[in-house]
Amino acid sequence: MPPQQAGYETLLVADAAGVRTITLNRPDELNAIDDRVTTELQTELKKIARDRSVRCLVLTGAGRGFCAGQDLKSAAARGDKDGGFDFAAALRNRYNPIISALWALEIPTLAAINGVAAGAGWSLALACDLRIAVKGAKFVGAFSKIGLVPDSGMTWTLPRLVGVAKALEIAWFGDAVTAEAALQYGLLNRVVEPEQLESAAREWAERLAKGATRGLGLTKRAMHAAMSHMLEEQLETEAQLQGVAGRTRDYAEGVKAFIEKRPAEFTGE
Ligand code: T3D
Repeated sequence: MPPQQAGYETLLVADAAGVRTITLNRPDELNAIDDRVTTELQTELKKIARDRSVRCLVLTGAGRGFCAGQDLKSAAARGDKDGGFDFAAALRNRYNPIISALWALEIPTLAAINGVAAGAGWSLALACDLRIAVKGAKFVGAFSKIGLVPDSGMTWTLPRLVGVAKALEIAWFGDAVTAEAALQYGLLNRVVEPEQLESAAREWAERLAKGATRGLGLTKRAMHAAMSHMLEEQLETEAQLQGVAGRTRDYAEGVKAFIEKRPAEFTGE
């Protein structure tokens, strides 16, 4: 594992070969999300958005879980279930900025799902661009079991990936979805043996980090825009974004490398 940066209580952060890895680090609680986690994730995602040396982000969890969603023990301790807690404000101020920040990052993001993902923990994985999970990982909506609505973007991402009927089945029944089923539904890109997760995630992340980062980021922007566009609007979006990509150094390098019959050396500029 690459050297970790200091400074967070609940996250481990490491850089290698243009890839920043954030590890949720509360393994005894299956990396459940408390106020420190939301604060630290927001801080780290802002840093990444400003740091051009980061060309791919990997999000993973320490221990046997990826993330069990909201920390129900700290929620119970502060009396959330007694009606005095402002859930709407908590989502607006704590969870939503994380989902928006992940979505807006113009670099590839990859969830390396090392175990169970539940509630907002699953939403976090769904807010990443690509997902690799270990065999034996499971996905639990969890919200219906405690009387809540799926949040942190899950009602947006899930129906887009699996269709409304399957999304409602998953959300209402709250039954665990196995990694194999999630792969079949299109919720995962790959399922690997547990001991292969780190290398599989690293291989994809390093390949992406060596890519033409601006072009990859603009591709992400175009695909997201397409979700709410008619064809004519999307054709115009592609024209505008290609106008930007076509002025990058990486485009010039890509064409030059093709002519010279050698692999392109992209810098992300
Ligand atoms: O505005 C707001 O703040 C609302 C936002 C809401 C967003 C949400 O995420 S709501 C959904 C919250 N999450 C859940 O309801 C999931 C609760 N956990 C579970 O259902 C199960 O633990 C799992 C399916 C995730 C895993 O099951 P299993 O059998 O593999 O593990 P376990 O034995 O249940 O849990 C292991 C430990 O982790 C255990 O601690 P212990 O007893 O060994 O000391 C358990 O209490 C702890 N843990 C698991 N989930 C949470 C948790 N601790 C705090 N918060 C949790 N969410």
